[in-house]
Amino acid sequence: MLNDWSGQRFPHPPGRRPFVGDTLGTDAVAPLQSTMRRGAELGPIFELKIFDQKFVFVSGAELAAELADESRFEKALSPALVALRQFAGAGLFTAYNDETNWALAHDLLRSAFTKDAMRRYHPVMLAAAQELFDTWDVREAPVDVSADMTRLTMETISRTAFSQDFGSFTRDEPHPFIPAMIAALRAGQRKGSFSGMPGARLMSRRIDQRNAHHQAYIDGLLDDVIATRRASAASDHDLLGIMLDTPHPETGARLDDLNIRHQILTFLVAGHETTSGALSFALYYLTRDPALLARAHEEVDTILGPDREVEPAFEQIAKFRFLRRVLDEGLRLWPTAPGYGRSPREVTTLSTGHVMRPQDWALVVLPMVHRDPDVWGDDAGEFDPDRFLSERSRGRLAHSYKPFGTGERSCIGRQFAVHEAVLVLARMLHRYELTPDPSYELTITERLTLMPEGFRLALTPRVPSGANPPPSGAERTDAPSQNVRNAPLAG
Ligand code: MNH
Repeated sequence: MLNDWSGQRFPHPPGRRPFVGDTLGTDAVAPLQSTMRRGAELGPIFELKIFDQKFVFVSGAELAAELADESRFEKALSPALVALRQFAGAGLFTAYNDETNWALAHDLLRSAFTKDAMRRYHPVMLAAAQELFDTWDVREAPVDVSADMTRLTMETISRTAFSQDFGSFTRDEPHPFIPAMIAALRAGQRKGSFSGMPGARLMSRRIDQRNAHHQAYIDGLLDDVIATRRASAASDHDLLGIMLDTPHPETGARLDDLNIRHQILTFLVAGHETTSGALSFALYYLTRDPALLARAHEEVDTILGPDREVEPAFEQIAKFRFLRRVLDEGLRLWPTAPGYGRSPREVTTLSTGHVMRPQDWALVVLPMVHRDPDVWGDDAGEFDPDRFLSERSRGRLAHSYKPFGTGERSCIGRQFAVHEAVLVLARMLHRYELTPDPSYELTITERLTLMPEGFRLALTPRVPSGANPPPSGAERTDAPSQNVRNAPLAG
């Protein structure tokens, strides 16, 4: 993992010290945001030395596009992903390129992300969203957007991929799996950030000891899920069913139980926080700008009509062009998986003149690439969904927008995430007036992913345009009992 680049030097922020290197200026709680600040003036490639560990960052769009050339470069596992392997093993996200489990799982699981598969997930996604709305409709206080979007995306991925219901909307406390998972992830992340420090091994062992009971709980629960499914006659056509029942069409190879457990963890982790962050950023930018919000309302009312209870059909999701641009633009400014590693397949010389060997890696810093003024203009920091209109995208440097990663190892769940996010945005905007606290200023927490922190919205029932104003509850006689959903919201 030590990344010495044959001793070549790169620009680095001022104030480097012997031994600790650039560690002191790095915000341990928000390392990405501090890297963005410190790298702002350093050009398209720069470095930070954290104790012994050299990190080389790519922030220029042109250079990021060069690294996207799959004939010269491939995915590299950053120290954070190496640490995550402790938890997610050779799951798709954390497998090395040449690990046989990667190709096998990739080939098998592709069939879980086809258009036909999305059609099967669509009603499950709608039902999970409706359950969240049911909790909102009987609630008075504003909702914490990131927290509720996370409950929703977690429930959606676990139901679609493994037919497991975590009961996220009916419990007061989250299912114990969720805090255990967060604790295990945090343990891995802390180990990753210590990796270059003196005493790292000792600290790692302490962290492992403290985390052992979380890990044991998670392993036991998932092994139960696998065993239960094996024992049942059901052949559910979800990810778990595919992994258990399907041999590779050409080689006949199957995933072993340990790898299946690692894939479940991978999908639970990769399949929810990123989407929930993307939804939360989209909602943040939409609700702070009345003109954008009006355009979103017009779109949902045109497509869904006057009845706020109506659910979009599968084919309608692709019609929400404006909402899609809002989502894309949110992921431009705040790509919720904010970077990825690249290494060359063979020794190569970059356009900057640096020589890069297969054991060297660079991290592409997506929020910086996505704001490179050479590609995105001097207003690159502004939220403008119309950047993604086709007439304005035409001619833009290829590979300058990569929120879902690049090449063979890019996101397998991209269509899933986009479908889910557009569906949820459409229903929320159609169904509720969303009112932010005008004094809120965007603060971003960093775990593995980025997420707005402390962002709340007050929700009141919305009357879509063209609808008759709702009769007051007392006068309704047509469908009183089933409609808990129509209970008026206070506040
Ligand atoms: Mn997803 C890989 C971003 C939603 C499952 N994902 C990646 C990568 C990025 C990424 C970036 C590449 C990382 C790397 O090169 O090291 N993913 C996202 C974003 C969203 C997202 C921004 C939502 C928005 N991802 C999802 C969803 C799922 C998922 C939803 C599952 C249903 N992602 C994966 C898996 C991989 C991945 C699995 C690893 C693919 C591989 O290496 O073969």
